[in-house]
Amino acid sequence: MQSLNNISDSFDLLKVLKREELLKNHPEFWWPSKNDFEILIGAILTQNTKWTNVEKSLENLKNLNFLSLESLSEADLLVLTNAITPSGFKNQKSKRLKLLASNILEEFYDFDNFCENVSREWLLNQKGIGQETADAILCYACHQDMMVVDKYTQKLVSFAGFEFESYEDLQAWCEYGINENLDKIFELYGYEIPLNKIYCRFHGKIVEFMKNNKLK
Ligand code: 39A
Repeated sequence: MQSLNNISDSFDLLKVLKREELLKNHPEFWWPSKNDFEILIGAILTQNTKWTNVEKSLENLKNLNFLSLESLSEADLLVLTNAITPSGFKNQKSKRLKLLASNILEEFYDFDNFCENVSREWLLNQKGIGQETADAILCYACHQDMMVVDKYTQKLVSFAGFEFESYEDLQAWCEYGINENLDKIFELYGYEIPLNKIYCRFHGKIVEFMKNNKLK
């Protein structure tokens, strides 16, 4: 039976993780949310903190009706800062969220248009958005075919014997094994699962696997 010690590509890794049924009690696309805009906010808030802290901040934002581009861009900075206190770096993150909301409105007019037309480059030019956050927004909020890789992915793939010099190289390895084996993945799932959904679930499985500390 295949295990983490003898995988040759990311398709093998997906198969090993799929066997574990890690997403049984999770949403279809793994990232929990009421809507895609909440995912965008969550992708910023989750930087350098635990997801449980992000959930508390999101609840506060929901209670203040700040979960829209318009309300967020017009939010009182002090009120916004207090609302996101649970997820840390509150002063930095509140300014960045407000600025991002304004920039999206200015450039794309509304959130649907943003999701359809935003590029990775545009996101990377925004204050406080690095590669992982940009890809989380593209993959989970905008449903684009982009796989997120993070410290969990790096650690797991390294444990399996693969080392990469950059974020892009690790991401390319993850995507390549999936893209080259789509027919087999459709067989595994029993239907033609969209590429974005495969990437979402693959990354979600990696996070859940690592959170459960299954390497030990
Ligand atoms: N680090 C994380 C997460 N851990 C997460 N979930 C658990 C559900 N999400 C959605 C994003 N980042």
